[in-house]
Amino acid sequence: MSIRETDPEVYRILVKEQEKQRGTIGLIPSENIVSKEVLRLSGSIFTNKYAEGYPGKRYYGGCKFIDEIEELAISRACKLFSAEHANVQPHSGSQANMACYFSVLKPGDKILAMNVFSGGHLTHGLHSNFSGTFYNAVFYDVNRESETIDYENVREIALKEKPRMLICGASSYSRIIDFGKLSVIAREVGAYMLADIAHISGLVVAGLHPTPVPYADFVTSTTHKTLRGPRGGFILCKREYHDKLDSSIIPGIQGGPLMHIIAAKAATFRNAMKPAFAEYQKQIIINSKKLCDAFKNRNYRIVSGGTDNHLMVVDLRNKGITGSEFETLLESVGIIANKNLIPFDPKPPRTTSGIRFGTPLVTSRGMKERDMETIAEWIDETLKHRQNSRLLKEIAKKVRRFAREFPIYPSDQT
Ligand code: DSN
Repeated sequence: MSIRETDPEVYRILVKEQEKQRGTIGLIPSENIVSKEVLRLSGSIFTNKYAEGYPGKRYYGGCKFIDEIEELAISRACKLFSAEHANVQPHSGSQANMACYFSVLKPGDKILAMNVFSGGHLTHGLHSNFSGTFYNAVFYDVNRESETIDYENVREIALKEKPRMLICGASSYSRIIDFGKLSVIAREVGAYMLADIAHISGLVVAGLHPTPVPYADFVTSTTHKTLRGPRGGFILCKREYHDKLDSSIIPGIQGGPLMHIIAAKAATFRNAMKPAFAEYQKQIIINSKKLCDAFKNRNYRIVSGGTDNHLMVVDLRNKGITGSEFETLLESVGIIANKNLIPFDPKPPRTTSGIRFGTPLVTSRGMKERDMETIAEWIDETLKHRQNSRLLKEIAKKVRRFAREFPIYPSDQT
């Protein structure tokens, strides 16, 4: 019995989403397309099982094979990142961060992180997030001229503020982060260091971005961005935090782990050990640099002047359009991106002066350098002809035809 017959209402929406994904170009840097294996495991019978606790120490019976799969995921994560301990239970990157804070901080403790306006994440202390409510958050920004992290400035702020934890990692920062330098600062002021590598974990695995694992007390990540796994999170930490961290997840902030997702995480970690994964990560960066150059050649200003990784933030102030307007306009032709603050943005987060583009998803679909040039041209044409509905319709048709040439799952021709 298929979903089409059992629940036609859900089926119709599923098909609409499938058609949308097939016929659009996805440039949101935090999105990707999982392998069929990950898709299958995410919908597997592991979802039927309750398993609060950890392997060998569950609060439920019948966990023999659940223990096996979680142990496999943990050992693969440790091997992949050369980490001393891994917790693969966080349902998301946000919960991964929360568990680290809960394991060593007390409410009211001071945390120092990159401002969300400079590319930081909301769980790094934003006032409206739990992290900004529970903790006393202070921030560093990127340098106004270079729009990159000014490590001396971070040090000055750290010396003045004396945070209990230094948080690094970002959601919209296109340059290499020097985790070694940040760890020296953290040590100097006696702070714990947490590196959130959600965006770049795939690049880290491939050796295309320096790893924070030797330096940071805690490393958090999602599994669904450059790592190309299921939607979820995980934490790596030094052996000394093992017990505190594990009990921050359960009973601290979560109940039953999502065992189907943990199975898919295990498959993701194995896949990331393969040479083909490193090649894929290389192509992500090649595509990103190409897309960035194509924008620059069309007079778009890129925050910090370029990219070293999978994403870029484009400053739209010389183009007479806001980030939110451009996001909507691009969606109308089948190009999916998201508005983004630029450093020191005069506009609020729901409007923004910038837009963020990234290449993990299109690279998963097999797009290469020449395709980046084509995409940049359509983006530019869309902006130039935004009042011309006939031309926009033509671009939309071309985008749809082009996207469908790169099937999401080639074996199904989907
Ligand atoms: N929401 C994610 C992103 O889009 O970057 C970060 O968690």
